[in-house]
Amino acid sequence: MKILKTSILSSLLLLSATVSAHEYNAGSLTIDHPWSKQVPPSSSVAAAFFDIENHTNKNDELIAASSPIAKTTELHAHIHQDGMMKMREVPAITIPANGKESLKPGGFHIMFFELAEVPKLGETFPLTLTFKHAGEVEVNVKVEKATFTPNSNKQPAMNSEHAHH
Ligand SMILES: [Cu+2]
Repeated sequence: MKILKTSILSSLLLLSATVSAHEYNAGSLTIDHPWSKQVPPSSSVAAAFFDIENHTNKNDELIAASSPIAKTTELHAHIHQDGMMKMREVPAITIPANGKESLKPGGFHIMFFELAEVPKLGETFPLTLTFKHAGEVEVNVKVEKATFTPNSNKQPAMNSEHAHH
């Protein structure tokens, strides 16, 4: 009985891995589909986005990020100020205990300055994330079209078929 249960669980895990394309683990954190919005070849900046799930009873914090593609990598937030959307650097992004934080356009994001190499559509590039408790993890960031919308929330099983087309 125990064996049966395990094999059901592993096929479920396999299924969810197929649906969400690529995800990474740092301790008990899951980083889901890191992606970057395609920028013009002349751009000196780029940004990266992903969801982070915290499967522990303790808050964690993303405290640093770095990538070989850029001279400087910062953690950013978007804020409304004087009726304008502005970005500013933040010292940390909290991932609540048993919760989730999303880095997405218009919200928290990873910002790359002074690009050594402008990432091209369809390519991936490495990004190292440092968490206060979970430590360091390297993920691969996929370059997507500017119109890309990540299927970030786990969809009901019946929707998973659409991902295969
Ligand atoms: Cu920014």
